Amino acid sequence: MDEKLLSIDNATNELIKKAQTDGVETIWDRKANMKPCPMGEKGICCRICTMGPCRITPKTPRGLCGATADVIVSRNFARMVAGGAAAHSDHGRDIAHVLHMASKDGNYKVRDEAKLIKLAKRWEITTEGRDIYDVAHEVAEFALNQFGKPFGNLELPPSLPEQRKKVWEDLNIVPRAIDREVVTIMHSTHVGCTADADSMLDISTRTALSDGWGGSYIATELSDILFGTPIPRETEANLGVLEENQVNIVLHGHEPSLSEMIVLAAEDPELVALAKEVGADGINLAGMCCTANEVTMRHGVKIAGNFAQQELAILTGAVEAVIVDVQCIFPALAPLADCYHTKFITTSPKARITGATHLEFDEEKAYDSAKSIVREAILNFKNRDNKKVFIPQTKNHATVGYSVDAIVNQLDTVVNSQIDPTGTVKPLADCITSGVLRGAAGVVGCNNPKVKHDYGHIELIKELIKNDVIVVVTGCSAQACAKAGLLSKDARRLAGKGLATVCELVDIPPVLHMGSCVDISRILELVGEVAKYLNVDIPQLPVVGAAPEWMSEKAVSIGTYVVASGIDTWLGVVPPVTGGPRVLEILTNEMENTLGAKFFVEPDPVKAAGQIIERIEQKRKALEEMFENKEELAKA
Ligand code: NFS
Repeated sequence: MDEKLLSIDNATNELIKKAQTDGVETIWDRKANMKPCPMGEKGICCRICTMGPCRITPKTPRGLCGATADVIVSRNFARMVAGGAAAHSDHGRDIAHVLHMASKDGNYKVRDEAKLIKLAKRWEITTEGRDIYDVAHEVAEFALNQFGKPFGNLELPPSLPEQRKKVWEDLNIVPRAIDREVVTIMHSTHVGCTADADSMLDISTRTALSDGWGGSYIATELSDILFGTPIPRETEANLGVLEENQVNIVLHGHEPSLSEMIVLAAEDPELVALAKEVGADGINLAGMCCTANEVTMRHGVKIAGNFAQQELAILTGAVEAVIVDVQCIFPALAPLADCYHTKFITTSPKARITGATHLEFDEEKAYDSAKSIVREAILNFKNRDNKKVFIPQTKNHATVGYSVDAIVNQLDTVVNSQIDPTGTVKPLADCITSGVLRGAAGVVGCNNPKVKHDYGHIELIKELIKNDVIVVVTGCSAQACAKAGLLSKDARRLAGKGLATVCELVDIPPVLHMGSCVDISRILELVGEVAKYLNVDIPQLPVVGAAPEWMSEKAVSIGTYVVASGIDTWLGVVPPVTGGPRVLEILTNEMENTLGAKFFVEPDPVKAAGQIIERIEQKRKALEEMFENKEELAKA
């Protein structure tokens, strides 16, 4: 591989070249010119009050208020967790509001009644003899109350093993209301509050848990109820999915409430006819970032690319509109879109961007609102300048949409030769305990120009599957895999013997697409159910997490709740905590004593894979010994 290339992905490299020819800049140009602040990199710059900003150096070991490096680092870390938890959870809240407005004749409907009823029963909401929408509205209200309930703790899902809950209780980190946890961080990090790294990290952990087992979990469950629980589907990925003769619309952002309506609107006969009228063959939707995951796993909408590729979509010159809602959207898209004919359309009052066309999405009139947005895109087709068009021919085939239900069903079909609606995780647990699969890894997260684009994800995952570790992916890692062909069933040939055999029998790829980043709750559910089935706590399972190219605050919250859930987590990008020795010690060492898992930082994905496999084998050994002892005890 050419070391000078910025990505392992052809389409990306070709379009970076086109950017140079076209004289426009991309994230990689800005990265080349940017000198990251060495203080910020270590987390030792404090901007919490205006006496500073204070920077910790050997000469100035304390801020003006006396805050030490550890205090500053831990507060900065906590605020990242709060930012991430807020973003994920507010997404969950929005979906709950949409469920609350769902109606039989409205734009939003209940698509998975069984899941709704199951959730209603869990929350002790009467279901018998009631209209399904009455139940839905009460479920939505119950969910909304999890954000601000004044007393008590968060309603935790049944997939959480009792042993894990006990660990949190003993550490006093069981999350309370979701908003309350975020606010607690903002309060505790205010000047003159928490000045103790240990306590600050406990507060951070509790907040992160309110995201993973709360806000994100709610986002996933309610999205499934509203838009359907994903089932395996075929799709294609990379910028080669854009079509020369069609109106290309890129859907970018996060919340399916917008993208689902755009998918419907793009099929509206009136709009399809309009597309023909303007000279196009049709309307081609392609997803980007987590919205791509949402719509591909429910509709098979093709994937244009992941986080680092958002500018490149515009650079093809073939995109009529990039429609965004919230999160992970480059402000750079606005000036870039001006260099091409692309309309950059913002839709959320939470994420307005200077220079964009703002067409606010009105959920009350969702379908009409979506139609007028799509119409804008179609009418822009005539402005396309064919001289500027270059669509790379790179794309790959992928199977996506492995919700927990889909995984359980798929395994059941093999074991019981038919789908059992009450299916359990037994077959999966058996594959792991027998050693056919050595373990499982959840590889998630973003792109970060500190890492060669997609290299961190793909190298790590290839090593893992080669060693019989089954991999589940979400977020931009999932798209990296889709583009690299790892989500195709053919990728079995890259797997070790055990994993390849399981894939063959079950008819799955070695890397399973489980959705967007809020859908990491699906991974929690799966792992929790397997632990419960084996009657162990999560840290005892040969299971790990990894975020090889992470960059966002959401990823900090995710990493923290994954570790607090008892899953060791490998980071490929160094977090801004190295300036706080105590913080570093807790995160990469002591958390193992309290929570049963910790963070590992390893920028080299091949080395990280080696460490992961070693760790998995240690866990296997301990698990096997435990089961042997249990058997002996049972015999005695
Ligand atoms: Ni996740 Fe989704 Fe991608 Fe990173 Fe952004 S899209 S929520 S934060 S960049 S994986």
